[in-house]
Amino acid sequence: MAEFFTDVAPIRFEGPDTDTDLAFRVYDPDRVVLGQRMADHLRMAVCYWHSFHWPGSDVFGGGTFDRPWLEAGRDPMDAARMKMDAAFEFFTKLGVTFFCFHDADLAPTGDTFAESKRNLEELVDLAGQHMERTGVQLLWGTSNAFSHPRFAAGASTNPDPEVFAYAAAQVKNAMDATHRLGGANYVLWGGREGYETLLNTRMRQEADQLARFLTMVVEYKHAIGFEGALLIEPKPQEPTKHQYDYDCATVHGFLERYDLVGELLVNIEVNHATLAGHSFHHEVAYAVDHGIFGSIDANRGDPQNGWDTDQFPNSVEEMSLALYEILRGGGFTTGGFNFDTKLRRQSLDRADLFHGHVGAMDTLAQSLLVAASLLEDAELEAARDARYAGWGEGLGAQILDGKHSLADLEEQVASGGLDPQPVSGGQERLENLVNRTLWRAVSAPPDPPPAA
Ligand code: XUL
Ligand code: CO
Repeated sequence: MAEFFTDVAPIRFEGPDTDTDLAFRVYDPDRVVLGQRMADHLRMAVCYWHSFHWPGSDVFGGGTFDRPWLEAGRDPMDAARMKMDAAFEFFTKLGVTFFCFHDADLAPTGDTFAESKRNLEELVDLAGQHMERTGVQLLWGTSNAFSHPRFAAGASTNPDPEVFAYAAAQVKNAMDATHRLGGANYVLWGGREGYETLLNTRMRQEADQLARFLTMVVEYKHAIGFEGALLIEPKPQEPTKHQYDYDCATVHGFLERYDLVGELLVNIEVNHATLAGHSFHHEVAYAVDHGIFGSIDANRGDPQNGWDTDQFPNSVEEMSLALYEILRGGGFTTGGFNFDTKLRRQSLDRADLFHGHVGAMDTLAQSLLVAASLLEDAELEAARDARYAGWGEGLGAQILDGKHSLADLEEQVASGGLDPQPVSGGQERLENLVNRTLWRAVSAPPDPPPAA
């Protein structure tokens, strides 16, 4: 098997004081945090599409990256096998637990549906062999039902029922592929499930179509005995002007409306959360609190740009707050952190792909230490508990139990029996508490293990 990343040795944990550029300073897979290995807490994955299938193009220019398998003139199946060799070499040298793929980045699209299906089956077999050889696992698979021109007006929400049928056929095969490779989840990102103009759109009709499609996906999951979770990935817009799976709350309402709660969870992407005008922390807290949390696409946007830049996550503060909510909720079950991340177009060296991922993995490891520390200190939780204490007993509990009416409460207030006084929300104290933990963990991670 030809090696592609010949200049890079397997990445090792060397501790915070190492001088080695490409080494983990914090991520030590076997280090135990809150009773669990770091690797098992974080369940990190590399994505196939941006890292191996994207040539570094943007809307103003073509590919810039050195990716021999993407060169014109190669036999598409030979190129796909070469890409897979490079991908598994990368996963192994990085020491990542999982990967994720779309059907279209794993296998070339054929001239007919049958040829595409054969290509996918052959590449899935090969991926299975690589997985067995390396121990790398599949976090999730998905289907690209947004790039081909037939999906320009949507996949399941297309005004043409034949496009709905085509998308259904494609998703069925991608679910089979994911199942065959033992995927922990199957993801549905509604790339063009939205509209460009309301002038030609029936929103209610399209919502009914989307719900019908998701119901068929749920039925098929049960029919084939796939035990992973089905995940919807919210995004407010891009490429469409408006996407129906706008954010976690919108998806939640949709699931409630179509009786799909419990069958589908969410895959929350950081840059999608910020595009929706939320913080990542908000989206994670919403999903955990409402029982729809599934998995994360870890990346970040650029505060100056209003689009999906998919940069590598590098903010310990942003990730710590999200991880705090995830740990509070009991941690991941089937989900994990998938790096849905793109190199910058000028990052031309083969080693740049390692720099992006190593930094992101250390960022998450450090964030895990901060989140664990916040949880162990229990001060944040104690402040929240104290703030809502009134609802656990007496009047609060009675109100929630439906024991009072408006008239009844008016009588209590009018008779002078109730005279509530404002109390401090204590926001600055809580922000300082988070910062103190961040600074403590940054300057001295607890129990640094010896260098390997
Ligand atoms: C697009 C995006 C996708 C999904 C999978 O913004 O995030 O890569 O994660 O289709
Ligand atoms: Co994503």
